[in-house]
Amino acid sequence: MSILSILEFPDPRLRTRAEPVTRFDPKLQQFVADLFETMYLAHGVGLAATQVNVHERVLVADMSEGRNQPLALINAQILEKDGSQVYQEGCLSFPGVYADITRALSVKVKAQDVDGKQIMVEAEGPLAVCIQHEMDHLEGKVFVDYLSPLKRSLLLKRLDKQRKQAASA
Ligand code: GNR
Ligand code: NI
Repeated sequence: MSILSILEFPDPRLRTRAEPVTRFDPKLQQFVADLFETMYLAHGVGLAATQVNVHERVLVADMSEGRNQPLALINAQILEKDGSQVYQEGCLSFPGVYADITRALSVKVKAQDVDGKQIMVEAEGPLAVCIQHEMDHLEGKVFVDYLSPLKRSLLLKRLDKQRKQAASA
C-alpha cells in the first residue's frame, strides 16, 4: 500500500475530467486500497481519484463513526436526486477551510464495485453530500464553485491565511 499525495487548490489538474474505468484488474484494486489508506491517514470522509492526479472515475468514502464502512464506487452515475440540504463542507484539497453548500438530500447512484460488479447505492444526508462532492471532483469541479464570488473570495483569503500560518508553525 502507499500513501498518495493530494493535489491542492489552485492546482489546474483538479480541473481534469476523469475517464471511465475499463479494466477491473489487480492494479485497480491496489489503487483503491491506496485511496482508502490516503483518505484515512488524512482524516477525510471521502477522496476522489482526481485529487491524487489519477483521472479515472474512482471514488472512495467512509462516513461511519468507526471508520469501518469503506465504500468504493467506480464509474458512478447519479440516477435520481431528491430534496435539498445545506451541509458545512470541507475538502482535503482546501485544507482548513469550510463553507455551507446546498446539495440534493438524497441520491440514487448506479456504479460498479472494485470487481466490476454493478451496484446500486441509495444515500441520504451526509453520505449523499459526500458522494456528490466526490463525483464533482471527477468532473473537475470543486465545492467553492458553488459559492457566490464574494463568499468564494473570502474563503480563498482564509485558505491563504491558513497556509501562511501552517508554514510558520
Ligand atoms: O474529508 C472531507 N470532509 C467533507 C466534509 C463535508 C463534506 C464533504 C467532505 S469530503 C472531504 C474529503 C474530500 O476532499 N473529498 O473530496
Ligand atoms: Ni474534496
